[in-house]
Amino acid sequence: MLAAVAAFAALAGLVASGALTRLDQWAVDHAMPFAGGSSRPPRFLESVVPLLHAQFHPPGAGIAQIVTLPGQVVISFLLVVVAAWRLRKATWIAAWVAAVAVELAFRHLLTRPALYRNGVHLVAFDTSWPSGHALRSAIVAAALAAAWPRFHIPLGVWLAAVAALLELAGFHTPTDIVGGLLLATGTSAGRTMVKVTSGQFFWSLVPNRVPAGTRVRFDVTSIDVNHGFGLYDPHGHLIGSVQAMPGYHNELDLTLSEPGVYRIRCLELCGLNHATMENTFTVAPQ
Ligand SMILES: [Cu+2]
Repeated sequence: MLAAVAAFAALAGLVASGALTRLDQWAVDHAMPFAGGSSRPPRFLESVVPLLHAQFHPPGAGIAQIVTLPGQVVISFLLVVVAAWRLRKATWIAAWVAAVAVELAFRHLLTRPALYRNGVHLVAFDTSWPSGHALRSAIVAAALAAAWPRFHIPLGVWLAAVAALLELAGFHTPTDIVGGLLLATGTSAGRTMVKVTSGQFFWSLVPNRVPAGTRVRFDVTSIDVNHGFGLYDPHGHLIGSVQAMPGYHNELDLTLSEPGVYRIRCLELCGLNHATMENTFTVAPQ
């Protein structure tokens, strides 16, 4: 998550300084076969009302309008609310609000050097970083996948299609889209914190139970010596590990889709009763 925030900030600097303008200009010239229509930024109503003044020519632009519709401001918010309701977790809504606020701030503050099509300055791209559509689509996909884990793969395919069509239809440049996706990753929408405290010779996990499909962040520390936090799935496979160290909080991010009893074992020889240092973590079916 911190890496995504750092990458987002670095990309903002590169876009503003013009270091990536040649890449975006290349995409405008050669990789936007469905582009056309207006070169001005969307007006307020156009960004709020779905499909208001939408262009459906060429057909590829129409397809892009439809496929990216769940990433529209109002529709994406409603979809995130539905997922949050199903998961009983308002953090998804908070993540959407925070991410969109960051997006709007950067849209106002950051102006990229001009991009041109056939000699015409494309004003819309001056303030199009980062892509709100890519951002909101990524949050929608993550929220729906958490609420309905069996749709993980189709949602991933849809998100990839959104990213490609935003570019092909000329709605956004490649750096816009990468910026939007990084921001979505950086806000780490809806991760559930599990506080893990270890000591000779116990593991304490709060909470010790989450619903299937939860994106979990284990925040791991120790009250005495170094321990090794190792998480085993219901089949006994090690699926993640991180050091538990006194004075430090180390993080482990996992999406736990499979219901069952997960086991925690210590992976660091920590004293006489090291081998008995076990606990369980339950992933409940939805
Ligand atoms: Cu140990």
